[in-house]
Amino acid sequence: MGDFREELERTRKEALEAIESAEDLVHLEEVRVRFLGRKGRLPLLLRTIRDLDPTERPSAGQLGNAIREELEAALGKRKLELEKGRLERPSVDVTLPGRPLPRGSLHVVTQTLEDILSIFVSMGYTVVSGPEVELDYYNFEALNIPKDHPARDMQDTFYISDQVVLRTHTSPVQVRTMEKGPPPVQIVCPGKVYRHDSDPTHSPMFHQVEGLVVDKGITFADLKGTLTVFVERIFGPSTPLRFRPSFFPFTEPSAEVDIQCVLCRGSGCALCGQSGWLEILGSGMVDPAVFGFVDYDPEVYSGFAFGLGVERIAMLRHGIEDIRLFYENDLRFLMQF
Ligand code: 2U9
Repeated sequence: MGDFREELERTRKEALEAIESAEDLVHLEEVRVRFLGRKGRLPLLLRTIRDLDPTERPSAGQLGNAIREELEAALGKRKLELEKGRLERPSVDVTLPGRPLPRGSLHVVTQTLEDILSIFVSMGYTVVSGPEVELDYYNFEALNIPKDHPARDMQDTFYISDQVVLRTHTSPVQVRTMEKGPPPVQIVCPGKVYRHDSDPTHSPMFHQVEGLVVDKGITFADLKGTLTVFVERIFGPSTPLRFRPSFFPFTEPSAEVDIQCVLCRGSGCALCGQSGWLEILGSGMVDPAVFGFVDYDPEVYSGFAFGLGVERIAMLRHGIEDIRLFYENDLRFLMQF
């Protein structure tokens, strides 16, 4: 019995010391398990009561239980102290500098698109958007594109159904805008367009910006002046350019705009097909037949329109040789811009 009491007292003292010196809740839990856990020192010791003389067992049991309660109370008290301390002393150093996050940037096509739009917005244009899934009527019919035109072929256009297509240009947005109200109209229409085409310079989806100006007295001189300002602002003030006669079903007369080759500066190379010139946009005076579809009187109003591919402008500005790089999400490419 003497040995038992001595051992009980030693366990009590050591447990109280360990509880008092536990510095956090994890340590305190370790102490609890070590002394009071199922295989802890106190339960193991209490199990030896059965080896004592039967007359001594009741008082030994009482003493053991009293010590268990004392230790549980000490554990509870220490736990409260540690929890309170944790609230008062935050475990993070809030004065440390934050971990820097790598800064993202706009996609090079978005940057180019924003540059293009801001030039036209500065000249008084309004930006208008419209649906990418379009009726044949708006994509072809109202733009004076005849039934047998190659652009209407299933080989070139993605058909959703007989009368519904993925728009092949953003021109339908201009038609819808004119339908909504009378001139003056001065708009640019950016967005995704879809053509059944895929090679290093053509993608089945690409971005266009088209523009339309309609009012009384608009002439080819307005077209030339506007597009000259645009080219000088997007490619630099002394970029040589030329207007070359062309044909589109929705404009008459029509002109394509070329800039001097950015690679060979006009002497001829593979990029410009030895011509010294690069085509960068199409344009023309709106065909009176188009005005007929939207109830604008072609005797009173005239207008000009233009269209350009955003990826093509980005490729020429940055020397990018394959259009597919824009859509591969390779950070080694994207982070250069
Ligand atoms: C309306 C009337 C006329 C828009 C025009 C072009 C010429 C043109 C191409 C440039 C490169 C398409 O992305 S591209 O392949 N566009 O050449 N677009 S005139 O003419 C319009 C538009 C709307 C109502």
